[in-house]
Amino acid sequence: MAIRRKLSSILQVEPYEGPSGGWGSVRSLAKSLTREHVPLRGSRVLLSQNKTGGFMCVSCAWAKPADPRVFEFCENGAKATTWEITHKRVTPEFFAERTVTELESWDDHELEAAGRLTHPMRWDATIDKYVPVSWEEAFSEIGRELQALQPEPDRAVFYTSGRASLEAAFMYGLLARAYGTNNLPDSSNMCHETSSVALPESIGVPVGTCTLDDFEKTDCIFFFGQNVGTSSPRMLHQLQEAARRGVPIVTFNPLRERGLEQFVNPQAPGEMLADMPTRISSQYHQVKSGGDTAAIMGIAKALLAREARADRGAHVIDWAFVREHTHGWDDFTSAVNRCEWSEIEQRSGLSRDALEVAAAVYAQAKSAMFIYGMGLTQHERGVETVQTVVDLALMRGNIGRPGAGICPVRGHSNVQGQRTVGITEKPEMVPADRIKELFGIDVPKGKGLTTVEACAKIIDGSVRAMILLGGNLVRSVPEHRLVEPAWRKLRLTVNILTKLNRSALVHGEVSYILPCLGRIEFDEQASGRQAVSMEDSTGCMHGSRGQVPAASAHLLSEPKIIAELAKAAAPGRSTIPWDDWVADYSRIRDAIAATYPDIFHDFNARLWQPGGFHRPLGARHRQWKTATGKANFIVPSSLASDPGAEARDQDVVQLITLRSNGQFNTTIYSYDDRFRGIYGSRRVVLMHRNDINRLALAEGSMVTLSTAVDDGVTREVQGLRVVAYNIPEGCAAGYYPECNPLLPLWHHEKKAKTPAAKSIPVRVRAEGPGRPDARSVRQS
Ligand SMILES: Nc1nc2c(c(=O)[nH]1)N[C@H]1C(S)=C(S)[C@@H](COP(=O)(O)OP(=O)(O)OC[C@H]3O[C@@H](n4cnc5c(=O)[nH]c(N)nc54)[C@H](O)[C@@H]3O)O[C@H]1N2
Ligand SMILES: Nc1nc2c(c(=O)[nH]1)N[C@H]1C(S)=C(S)[C@@H](COP(=O)(O)OP(=O)(O)OC[C@H]3O[C@@H](n4cnc5c(=O)[nH]c(N)nc54)[C@H](O)[C@@H]3O)O[C@H]1N2
Ligand SMILES: [Mo]
Repeated sequence: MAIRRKLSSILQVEPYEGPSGGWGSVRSLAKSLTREHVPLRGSRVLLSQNKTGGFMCVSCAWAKPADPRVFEFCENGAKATTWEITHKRVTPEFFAERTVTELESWDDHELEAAGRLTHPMRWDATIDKYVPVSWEEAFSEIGRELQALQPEPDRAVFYTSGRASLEAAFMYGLLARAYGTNNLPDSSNMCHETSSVALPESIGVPVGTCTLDDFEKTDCIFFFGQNVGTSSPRMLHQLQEAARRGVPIVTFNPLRERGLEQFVNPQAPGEMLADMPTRISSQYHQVKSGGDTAAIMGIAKALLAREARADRGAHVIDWAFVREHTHGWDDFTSAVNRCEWSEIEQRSGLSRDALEVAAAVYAQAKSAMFIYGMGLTQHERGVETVQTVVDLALMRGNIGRPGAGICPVRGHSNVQGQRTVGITEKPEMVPADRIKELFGIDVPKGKGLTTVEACAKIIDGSVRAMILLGGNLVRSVPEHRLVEPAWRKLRLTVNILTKLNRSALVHGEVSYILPCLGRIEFDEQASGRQAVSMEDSTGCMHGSRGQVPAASAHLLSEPKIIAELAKAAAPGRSTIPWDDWVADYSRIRDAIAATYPDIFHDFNARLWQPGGFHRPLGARHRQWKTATGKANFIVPSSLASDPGAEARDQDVVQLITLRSNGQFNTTIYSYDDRFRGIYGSRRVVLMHRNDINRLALAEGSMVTLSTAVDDGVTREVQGLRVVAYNIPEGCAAGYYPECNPLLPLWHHEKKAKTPAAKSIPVRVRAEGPGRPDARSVRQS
């Protein structure tokens, strides 16, 4: 039996020994329905979640099956739904009672928990309050401000969080380009941009190659750095089915995440009553943060050793595939042979024996899938790590056949789709000729800014306007202590949001909150009720219809807001009939189909196909659109995923920033993280007992973390409680976004610029007694 440890007046710790899913999940769902006051309506709406003709979940991007379960949603998807259809409201009266400075003392949870925004608002400097404004006035002033930046349109940045639909994202890209800039950073820039850079070089596609069918046919699953029980719980159904078929699941993660250990399907009555969990991972390797490249090279080394011992006819390497389909084998195997086991063990924190056992399972599997998440992408050399995973797949021909492939698990529900329809800072990624011909827009030639680059230009003062289509960038980006004060010096900030967040409070001289409809709401336009669409993690497109009345009569849809901004900010700069598009979204889909016919031909006709329709991907059929015309083995330049940030000094630990089970990115549903057994506070740092002792700390000590780099900037987070945790020595973990002030802006993936949020070198220092605990960061 686990013992509950009380570490402060608010923080309690009790190792969670239950499975993911199960009764814990049912109880947690019941709680969130009650909290948002949506018991009955909420549960009816939930039945249409992720179903053809229903709405696509606003939480994660995991695939939606053609033959859905009765409840095709998970605990966290249900939380996201109830959070959006809550009965709580943030009205003009709410803002009249509070100055913005006052609201700044609220934490992330309190701000969003206040409810849905109801009216467009403008900040009034004389009283430091947001006051109501008409939509017409808002659009015309924002238009004037943006036009005033001409002829230097690159001083404006158009950010998208990955939730906007294909229709909204497509229009937003056209708006920015008609205005004159490729400054279209998005949440991918902090997330799977690493995959978008790595995979095209390796296999000629920017996205994963797996579909749901592959789970039914696979013989082995490798799982790196993704917390399935929290971040994409619906995938547990596929993993459970595979595990029951005896498919080995080989997991690499510094933390023993519950969802990767055990699962009880909360929708299977028999399983619930018997309380019989399915074991998910058959091998669990607690790799050190940033140790995956070393671990994979170790497995590759063990495979080559097996091949050398193999009898004729019992080859471990798929020679036919390697010869016909790949390039770079000799260089790759020489690099593998050069790796020393001692270095592999030291970098990965795993033993040679353990890696040989992983290789043995792989060598016996006919088909293997490789699934991964932020644990691989958010490192300095994440691109190389992802490419090394692909190398491992290529050794045994595991791309382009059933049951095999690469499966990056995407984050936001349409983050992958936004890229597909033109949200990118790279002009070469969009069909400029077609955009000119169809819409009369000259796609600017210059490269736009990524999220990290946009922050740098906000800090140096050259960016003057930030338009956010969703998201909470002030919280989700690195380097809060430099970004926040610089953000306040912007001329214009526009937040298109459903809920109040800190990005609307840290504002520019001219600042607007434009409240929009959520995806779960009816979207009424001139031709009737509209639907939208999105692309899931497996490259599959789905339609989505609203299910409940709008939170307020004053909300506009994202397409409508974007159209009005385009008319006000870039008048006469395109031939797009913006109003016609808004009147009937099927016209936007026709325009998407005309722009990207290979992917979206007959878009409207195919929109409601059960299970959606897949985009064509060459790599699925072993057609390689790479520079060599083959799938490329690529040699990593280092065995460390973070060579620059490795802890060199005994006092330094590598901090991993994590999501809890009670949050969706910067949206904090609660202060509890059930699966990690942490209750009441997010202000914690998880450490190995030996590190706690070595650094002369104790469990429950209040500590300050400071970043161990020497660049003249002080980066600190104070008031965290030490929690003893099962994590490799030398690593520590804390929550995102509370720990983001510790992440230097320049500490990012070298090629992709994804912030290296999974390995921040930090020092841990005990604070004197006497300071009271706070639940979340009183944001400084
Ligand atoms: N409920 C919920 N669902 C979400 C989100 C959410 O916040 N809440 N966010 C959405 C978004 S935008 C995204 S991108 C995804 C994120 O989903 P995930 O990819 O699961 O992201 P994280 O939770 O940040 O961390 C992933 C895992 O990586 C492990 N890890 C850390 N460092 C390393 C390492 O060096 N190597 C290895 N092998 N593992 C490592 C951590 O222990 C953790 O289990 O989820 C999406 N879904
Ligand atoms: N240290 C650290 N930092 C990280 C990460 C990490 O693991 N560690 N993860 C990174 C990752 S993977 C990501 S994706 C980013 C996420 O970064 P962001 O893009 O900033 O995303 P969210 O926090 O999901 O944005 C939440 C806000 O979106 C608004 N919103 C919700 N629904 C809608 C809608 O339908 N329309 C509109 N217009 N607005 C809506 C709400 O007002 C809400 O406050 O953070 C990154 N930052
Ligand atoms: Mo993400």
